[in-house]
Amino acid sequence: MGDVMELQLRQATKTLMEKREENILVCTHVDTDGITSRVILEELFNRLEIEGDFKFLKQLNMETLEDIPFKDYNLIIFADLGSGQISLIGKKMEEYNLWGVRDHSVIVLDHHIPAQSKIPDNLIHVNPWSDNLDGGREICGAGVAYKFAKSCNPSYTDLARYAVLGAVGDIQNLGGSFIGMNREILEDAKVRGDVLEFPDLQFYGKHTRPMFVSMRYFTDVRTDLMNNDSRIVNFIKRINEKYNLEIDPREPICSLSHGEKRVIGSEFLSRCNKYVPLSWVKYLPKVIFGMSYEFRGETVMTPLRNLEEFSTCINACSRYGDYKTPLEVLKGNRGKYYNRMLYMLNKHKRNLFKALKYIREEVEIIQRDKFQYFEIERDKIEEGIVGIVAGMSYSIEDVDWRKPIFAIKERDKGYKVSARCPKLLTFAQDINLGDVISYASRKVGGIGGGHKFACGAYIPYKEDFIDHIENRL
Ligand SMILES: [Mn+2]
Repeated sequence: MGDVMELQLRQATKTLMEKREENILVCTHVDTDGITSRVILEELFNRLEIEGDFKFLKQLNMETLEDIPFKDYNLIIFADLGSGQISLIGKKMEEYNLWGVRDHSVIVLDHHIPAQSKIPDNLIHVNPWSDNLDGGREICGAGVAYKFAKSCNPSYTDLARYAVLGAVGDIQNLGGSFIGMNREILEDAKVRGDVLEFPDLQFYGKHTRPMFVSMRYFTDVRTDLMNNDSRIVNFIKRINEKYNLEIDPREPICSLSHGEKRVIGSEFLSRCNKYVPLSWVKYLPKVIFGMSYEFRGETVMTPLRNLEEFSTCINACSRYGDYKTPLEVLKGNRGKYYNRMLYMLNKHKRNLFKALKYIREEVEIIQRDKFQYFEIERDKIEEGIVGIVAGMSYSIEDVDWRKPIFAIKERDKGYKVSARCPKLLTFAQDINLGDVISYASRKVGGIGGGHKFACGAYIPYKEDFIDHIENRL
């Protein structure tokens, strides 16, 4: 951790302790990282016997900021959001005559790139970028919340597991493993025995899908195995013969031994070699091999064991507006909440399947020089899953897997845009889609941003937007 962030954390901790008996509100984001931030802060409050009101915020902007009763609270904490809107928060405080008024403090615990602005000293901004540390890779919102909890009491390392899940949710292990502060947080969780880390294959669904299904949907490199079960089964059969193994493609990847995984991985790698430009070959291992993270306390072969799959379970609820279910499951309340989560997960999968079928059969993929895009009709595909669907669209033949893809969906006012880019492309061409979409949406009076490989925007109109994307890429 850098010096500035350390200082910010100390100030934040001191402020919480000073205001522990007063009115406190905690606002968090609604994705996996936001919900895990919330769990950490709720748990912290419980242990410190602090009462607080908690609120989920889908977005922090002028309007939602308007709804927050600043004057009613002596302390407001924002987690996994707030840095991008730090000047807006400052302006609001000024508007309510709270600028510099210590009786009404605000703490922002975030990892998004901060907007540059002068802020009052009763607004404490904790953010890794203050030390020039990459908040996109080194720590997530839940990680900052965890650091805050640990700064309140160093023994609270059992909360580290939530921060690791938050980081997986934000795909901060993009290169295959964690770096920077995420590494330290992971160490805390490992020392506690809460999280397991081990080398693995980078196929999705290691505990819940037969391995041939995991391989069927692998889209980071397009080979002749994609969407072709009989070729995959053959591929495994040949490996079995060559290495004298008895791998059953109907078993999930988690049932493979380390040696079997290595063999499948290296055979798959040489298969992929034939399908990528020569200059991309060196990045192949990074998309095929990587670390797996698992909750040791969860049962194997359930959707909660692997952190990537756990994050999908959270999305299966939160993307449709249900934040309560994942929150309760995370806190350990299973039973009806777990059942509801499984029900939502099933529905989510069916929705994705339906959406993909719609894109395959009814939507035209429009090719531009450096990217491609498609448009979604108003009543098709829920807004919350447009980004996920854009990512999955790489399993469609018409989609060029060597270019980023933009999905544009009409909404009441304007459009929602989601963009995705295959991992291999981010490594090989150093594309930053988040920058691109932020630039293009600003040009048309919209707002957008996100990660290098996954981002989104809201824009009033789409025509020039497409050109701005073209120019910037
Ligand atoms: Mn986040």
